[in-house]
Amino acid sequence: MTPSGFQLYPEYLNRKAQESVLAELESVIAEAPFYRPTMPRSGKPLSIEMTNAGPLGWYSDRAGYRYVPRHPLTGRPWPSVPPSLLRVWDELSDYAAPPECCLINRYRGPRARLGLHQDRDEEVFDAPVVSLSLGDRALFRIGGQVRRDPTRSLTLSSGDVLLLAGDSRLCFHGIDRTLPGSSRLIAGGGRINVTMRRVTRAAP
Ligand code: MD3
Ligand code: FE
Repeated sequence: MTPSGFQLYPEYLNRKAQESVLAELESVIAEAPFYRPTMPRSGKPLSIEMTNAGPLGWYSDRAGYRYVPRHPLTGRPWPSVPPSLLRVWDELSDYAAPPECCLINRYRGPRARLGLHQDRDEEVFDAPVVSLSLGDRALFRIGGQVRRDPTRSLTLSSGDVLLLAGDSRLCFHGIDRTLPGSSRLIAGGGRINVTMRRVTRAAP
């Protein structure tokens, strides 16, 4: 059962467009380096690294998950969301305000994964989430709004965009694993996923 509002756009960005996004992301990463978040309470490090662009960045440490306006290590505000990504948001989101958070996840090596979870740290869920995959392919799993609901798996490839609107916005989802060596987009290999979201209610 595919939840309503879930839409996959295979190779929404061609190779050249993927390279432009990646180049813009390199500048973001130079200003806001990747860090490895830790799990609330346990303090266990995640297997993926993260950074953000936009007014608010998603962050996790022993104290919990939250959105913060500054990079946890540099103390600087997050860089702006790259124009090429804002364009994708404008084309697909059907939402009147720009994204506030562009979360950048980096998967490297055969063990990088993201367990089944819901994205519910935002104040509002009326806006969709727009996600872009770059680099190595990944096995993505999506279920329903209850953890025990059945799940289905699909492969996400470089340039694919996922739109999570409506009922799918609160579905459980995760990345079981990536397929190292399946793409040559990123020098040194690996996978980068960017998700754009609203965190607060847009001014009327
Ligand atoms: C379905 N990222 O950052 S992207 C995340 O590939 C996250 O790094 C994964 O889950 C990644 O929170 C999956 C696809 C995705 C993103 C957000 C969703 C699917 C979603 C929100 C609700 C439902
Ligand atoms: Fe998520």
